Amino acid sequence: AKYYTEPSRTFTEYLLIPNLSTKDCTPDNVSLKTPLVKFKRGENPELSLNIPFASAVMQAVSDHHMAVALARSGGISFIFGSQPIKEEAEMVRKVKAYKAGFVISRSNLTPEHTLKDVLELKEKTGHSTLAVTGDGTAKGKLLGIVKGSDYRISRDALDKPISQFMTPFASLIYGKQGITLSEANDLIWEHKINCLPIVDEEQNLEYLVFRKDYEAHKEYPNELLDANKSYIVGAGINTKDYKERVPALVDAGVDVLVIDSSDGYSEWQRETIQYVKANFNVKIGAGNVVDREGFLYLVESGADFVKIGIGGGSICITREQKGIGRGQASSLIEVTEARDEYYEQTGIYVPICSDGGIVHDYHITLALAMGADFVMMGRYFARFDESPTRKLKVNNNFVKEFWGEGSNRARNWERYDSGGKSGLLFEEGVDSYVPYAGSLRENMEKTTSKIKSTMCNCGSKTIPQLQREARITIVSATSLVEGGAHDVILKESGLSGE
Ligand code: MZP
Repeated sequence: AKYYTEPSRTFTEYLLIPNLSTKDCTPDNVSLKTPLVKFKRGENPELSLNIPFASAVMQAVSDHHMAVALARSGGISFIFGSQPIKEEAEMVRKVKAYKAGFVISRSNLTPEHTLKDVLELKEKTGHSTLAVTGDGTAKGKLLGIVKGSDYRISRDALDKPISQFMTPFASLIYGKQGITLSEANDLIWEHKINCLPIVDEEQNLEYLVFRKDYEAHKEYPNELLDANKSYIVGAGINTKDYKERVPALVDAGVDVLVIDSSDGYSEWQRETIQYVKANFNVKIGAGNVVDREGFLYLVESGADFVKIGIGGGSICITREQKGIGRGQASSLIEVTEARDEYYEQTGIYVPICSDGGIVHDYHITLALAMGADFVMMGRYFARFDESPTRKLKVNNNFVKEFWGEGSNRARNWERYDSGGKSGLLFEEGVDSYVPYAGSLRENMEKTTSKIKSTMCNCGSKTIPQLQREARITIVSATSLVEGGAHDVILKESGLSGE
């Protein structure tokens, strides 16, 4: 056997040392833009992210709701592949059908309000598009209005109540109790609802009011919406049914695929990448690997990005069950070195995704500093309203359910398959709860501002600069203690000293 003499290490064992912060290096000037897929020196990647965040290919994390919410914030979701092909493709389709700029705002609008009231509200909020929920009491009446059409109305229509523009189906949505914007979008999609398009020529404003009468309004087909920019979405595939799954996902409009496996250093992955490259014009990432050999194998097989990490996921028990894996930081450090050498030799830059094991926000900054171009997270996103799982109250605290793809609950045997009998013979993941944390937007704002602030400490205004210039130190077990509050009596814990 070959022995690695250095222990494998994880994020908590490292800290960043500040560099000189120049006066122009303020959080507002920091860009978190990052490549998603490989590109040649001097060229731009065909797909990039505005923030370095991807949500995990997991049942408990990435459905179409999460994908829309995250894409709206500038990141990407990879829709979980452990579901029937048709259902996964349908989720992709829903994301692609959802149009950028669709926002929700609370107001006191009722069907009796006039169109003019709606326009005024729109002006006031500055939104190019509006979806208005009821009376602000979360009763959830909803009127959908989106941008873009060519139907003209006369000025006096502005004084008519909105109810006059609503078909029975629009009223049906309007009357739904507790409906969320995402659910409304589902309904609109399911029932192929077209919209009543309205243009106010004088104000040069364009709106569509949702309506059901799809057949009668063929002249306003959905591509009117499909013509606008749609959100980017990814999807997980496996090395078993890819010949059926990939065509369906491509047909649904997926932007990028990822082969989802706990161990990606395999001939099956090479075959899958080569099949996709030979037959489709779609990007494909591969993984997971934890060393230079695995990384280069996938890159030479044609992968557009490579995912790093085995056994570090919060719900993962692969290391305990099978004894394979590596500390996430050590994996990243080695793979980054291989990636940079490859770039030097070939002029091709292959983005690295650090997958799993992010516990604190600063771990994300460390992962980027160590060479990752973006991180994939499960636990982080599972805590939000937008994740597909149930919110429950346990011991007086709100939690959300979160289970691993290798748990009996998900039974994603394709992710763990190493040949032989199909099916999950033993578990590699657990079923758990995570503390409920609220909305994705609020949490992401906090996290990204921490990352930007740390980058300023390190004197870096971009992720590539951070990767080049960061100074990173290992911390000893004793200095780890020093890093938290210590030698004080915390007020919340009382004075008993217990
Ligand atoms: P985390 O962000 O929750 O720490 O880790 C999420 C990652 O754990 C996923 O992206 C995936 O790579 C991995 N994962 C998902 N299910 C399992 C499992 O059941 C797992 N073992 O390890």
